[in-house]
Amino acid sequence: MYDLLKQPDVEPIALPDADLLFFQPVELGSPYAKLLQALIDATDWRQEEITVYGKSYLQPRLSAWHGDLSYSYSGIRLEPQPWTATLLDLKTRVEALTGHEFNSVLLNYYRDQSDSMGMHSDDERELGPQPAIASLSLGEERTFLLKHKTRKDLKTTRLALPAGSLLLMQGDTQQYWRHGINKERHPCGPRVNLTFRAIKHEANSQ
Ligand SMILES: O=C(O)CCC(=O)C(=O)O
Ligand SMILES: [Mn+2]
Repeated sequence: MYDLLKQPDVEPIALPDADLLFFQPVELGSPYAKLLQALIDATDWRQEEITVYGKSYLQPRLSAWHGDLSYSYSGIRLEPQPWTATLLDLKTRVEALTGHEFNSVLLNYYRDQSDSMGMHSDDERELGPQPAIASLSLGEERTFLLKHKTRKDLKTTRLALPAGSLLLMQGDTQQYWRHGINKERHPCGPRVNLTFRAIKHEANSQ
């Protein structure tokens, strides 16, 4: 079997009820800054309106969904845009590193320090139980927050996600933990995060 931990740049993040592996720095075939700009320029970014507890909000960031299948969360349904050569190349690299296969990617574009993502779990039915989600970061380093859903004794964990880092969330992580990205007070340049996911075909056709 492919032994992930033999690779020099893989570090487990030890948290109870979670399975997290942090890869850094990841070889992406071109300089991170160049890739960041290419993704910003070539992506058809949307600002989605989501409904939470019956109220509508514009998400505080831009996003794009690429892949083979649609995806629903927070009251919105994202119809996929086709794979591009760049995204397919990144998917292949991320699959080789993590040993998982993916069929979709959600791109999030944090334009500056005011963009954020609220605390959530990626636990939609389409992802199946114990989903593997690989999160690749480019651009400005931002802080990834992890908070256990029920263990009040555990403090929020903060993980810096610099350009060229890859965080693999798998096992029970989504069941027991929420994660998110806060706004920052200091000025931040643009950041693009790509979360590679495997959407289950059966759930999608219902
Ligand atoms: O931007 C990040 O690092 C987190 C992205 C995320 O949690 C998501 O796309 O579900
Ligand atoms: Mn997430």
